[in-house]
Amino acid sequence: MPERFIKSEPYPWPYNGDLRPQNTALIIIDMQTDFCGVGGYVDKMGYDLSLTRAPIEPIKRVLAAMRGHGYHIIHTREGHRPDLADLPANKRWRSRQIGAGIGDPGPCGRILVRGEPGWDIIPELAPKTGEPIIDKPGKGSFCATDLELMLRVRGIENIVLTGITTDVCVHTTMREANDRGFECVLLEDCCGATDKGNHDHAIRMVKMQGGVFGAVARSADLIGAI
Ligand code: C5J
Repeated sequence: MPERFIKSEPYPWPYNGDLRPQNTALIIIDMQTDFCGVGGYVDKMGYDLSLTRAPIEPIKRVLAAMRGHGYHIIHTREGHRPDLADLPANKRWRSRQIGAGIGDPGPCGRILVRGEPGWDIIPELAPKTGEPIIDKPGKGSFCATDLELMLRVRGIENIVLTGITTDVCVHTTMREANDRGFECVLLEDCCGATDKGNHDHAIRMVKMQGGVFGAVARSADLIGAI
């Protein structure tokens, strides 16, 4: 098999050039109305939705390309059970401090509660039948989920990370995956944060120490390489 790399920083990704549909997954993190839609959790907190909506179009292009070439596609959703049995009291308390109480009613239904309109993935990036959806109660996609088992069963070694927010759920997931030995790349134009500075710093952190959590690339470079 010839080696294949994506132009990325601080090294061409993946490190060993073994980039194939069979061993590589695109993970799209939390592209839910609650994080990028009018009336959702992020909107209720008063943040600028244009920042978390910016990655929608670039992710659409990457999703189409990777689907078209038969790569594994995995979606995640952050949210809690309707009885809130999996919602830590401190997480609820903090969300209420900023006026967007998790579990409380809002314009898109109960905030960050599974099954509510605001919790669903936006129609532009709707999962296709057969694409796994990981429902997670926390920020990281590996905590209290079956994601790692699913990746191992499928023989996935490389992970392409996209979604929102860069500095919270995307970063936490990248760190968790990196510690488990997965080779990760974050597509910087396919992520967004509630603060532009936090997005930029989160990208910079990945590139330290020779790529402490993996590498950073742009969507066009990934699409060009596959
Ligand atoms: C946050 C997320 N920011 N999906 N969740 O609370 O990043």
